[in-house]
Amino acid sequence: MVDRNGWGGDRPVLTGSRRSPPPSFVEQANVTDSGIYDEFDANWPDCWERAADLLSWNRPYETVLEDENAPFYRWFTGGQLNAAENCVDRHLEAGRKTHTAIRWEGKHGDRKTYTYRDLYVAINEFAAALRELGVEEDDVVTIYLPMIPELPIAMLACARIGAPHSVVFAGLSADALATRMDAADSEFLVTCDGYYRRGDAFNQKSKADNARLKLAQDVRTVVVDRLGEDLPHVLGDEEFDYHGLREEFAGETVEPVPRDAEDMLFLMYTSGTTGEPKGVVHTTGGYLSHVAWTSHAVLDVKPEDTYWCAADIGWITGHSYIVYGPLALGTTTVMYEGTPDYPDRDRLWEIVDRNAVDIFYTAPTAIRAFMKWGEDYPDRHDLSSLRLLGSVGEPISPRPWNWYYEHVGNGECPVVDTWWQTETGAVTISTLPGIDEMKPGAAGPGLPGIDVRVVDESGEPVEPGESGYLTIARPWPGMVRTLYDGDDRFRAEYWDQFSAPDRGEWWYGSGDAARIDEDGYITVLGRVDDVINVSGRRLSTMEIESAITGVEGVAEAAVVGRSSGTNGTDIQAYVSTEGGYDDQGAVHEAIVDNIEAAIGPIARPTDVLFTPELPKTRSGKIMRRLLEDVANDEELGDTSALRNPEIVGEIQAEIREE
Ligand code: 6R9
Repeated sequence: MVDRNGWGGDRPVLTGSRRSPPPSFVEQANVTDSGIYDEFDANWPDCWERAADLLSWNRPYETVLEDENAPFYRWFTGGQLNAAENCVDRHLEAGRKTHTAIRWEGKHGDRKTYTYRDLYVAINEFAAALRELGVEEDDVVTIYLPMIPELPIAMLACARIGAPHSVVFAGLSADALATRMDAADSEFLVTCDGYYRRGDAFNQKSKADNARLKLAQDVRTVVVDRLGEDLPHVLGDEEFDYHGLREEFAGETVEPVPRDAEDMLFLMYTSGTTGEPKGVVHTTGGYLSHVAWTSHAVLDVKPEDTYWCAADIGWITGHSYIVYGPLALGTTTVMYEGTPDYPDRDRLWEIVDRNAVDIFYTAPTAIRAFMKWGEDYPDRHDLSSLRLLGSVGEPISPRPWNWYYEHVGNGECPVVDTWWQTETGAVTISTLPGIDEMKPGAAGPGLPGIDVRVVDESGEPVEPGESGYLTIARPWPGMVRTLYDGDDRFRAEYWDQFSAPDRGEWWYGSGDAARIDEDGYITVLGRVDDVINVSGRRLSTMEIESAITGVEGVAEAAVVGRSSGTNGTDIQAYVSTEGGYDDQGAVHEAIVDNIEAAIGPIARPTDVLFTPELPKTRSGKIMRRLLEDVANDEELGDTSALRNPEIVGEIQAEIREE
């Protein structure tokens, strides 16, 4: 087969052996009818009523999809609903007041349980307080909180009064907070004194103060006292104590404001390929329908489950699958404040065991760490309550996939590898766990109603086995509606490249490269720019990395290009190994063999550098761009957004030694 794009369509697909969904799972799954794909196709876009039907509407919608002004699509127009009412009030009315909504697991072993009734009280009181502080419908409220219960409470309080929230990940800097508040003209901030990081009290308030100094607008700020005596703080002008406000408004209720389906529910800033972060706008009706539907159909969430998505609410995964999706379905959602290795590397399994968690959803970066630490940690605990496992955020190659399947799932839980983005709002590519065969290394087909196409540069679909650009050829309810900074940027970022407006075709460009197989399963190869050009041959970093992580003993790998005189570009690989694999020479040899077998000698790395860890963003994605700067001995950009900035210096030192 001709490899038109240079991502290597003529090479063997690096997927492992197929697996069927375990019968014990299928028996009880929410969605088991394989006719659902055809049904959605035949009945599109009305098929999406199935998602909207999972919600309670104050006023029924009139039109499922309005597409006259594409790519500015409108879903469920004419309908009105309130997201907080859907996530909380209606479960009380259904007689489930004492059911646990949030099970919070604190870093130091402290725990809190919020029933749906407790959550209702907290949200109402805080909504009343926000109103009193002057928050009106459509005002953007910025929330800068770590993983404490006040974070979802603040989000839902905003939703209740129709004020879009903009959550900024607590680990981002004062500058990042200021940029986002400035871009959104946000005059309200909810933050805290600080939080614990690896046992130390870490000051959040001073970052918030610094951000406020940079802003032209006045900002009214609510401060949650998280650390008490451990970090005393003083409230200044226009600053209010969260707990004081709750007491002042104790027992108050606020009627949920009916919002038009297309009214903004929240803004989420995500980094663009260039400069300024993009303010992704999500709406109330379409977003909530899509997250509820995928929580039901993909994650198989049931109200009686204890469900745990081990992400941070500061990113889209936490918005959709810790807060809105699971709460809309009335389940128990676990919220974890700490890290997987504190106090020990079995911390997550201890939480699964103690809470009898049914569904566990995490990122490949965590799964690779578990694999690196070894199976003794999960083996110490009873994980038999688990029914389904999920992965999101990066490609997961077959080895970690199989490790997760076997050592966490005991071979009895389907693994859903879910591809989606801040912009898609909710899962768009995944197997349906009660129906589809799984192929480790491939996420799966587009979900029913999601028209995924892999195309070449001119927008023509590529043949099965080939790779190209990952696009979506029809709109979907959870999609980004526009960018807060402007409609023009929205078109330019996502629509201009693959759409043919004269033919009425609007194709969403995801920015990812992918391969599609004969069954329509998608293997995501990474961002489009994660491509190295070696001697005129374009190689996907992900593909080389997948060959490296296929080697026994390798935990993680990152591959970057380094300018060189001869080839133009050399390949440099950074590798971390699992415990017990100390013979780097042997691992190195196996890596080279595997790359040559999977791709060819052209992809052989010039250097393989062993490092205890790879630099990661705070959301867990490997920072290849930074490694590229290191490899090319270029000045490093800002490393403050890294989870582990110290590792970069260690890698630099190692390179200099060589
Ligand atoms: C949900 C989330 C989006 C980017 C996306 C892609 C990568 C996410 C993936 C995956 C391969 C998966 N990505 N899920 N790659 N397989 N299952 O992570 O949103 O933070 O916006 O990142 O993450 O590159 O384009 P976001």
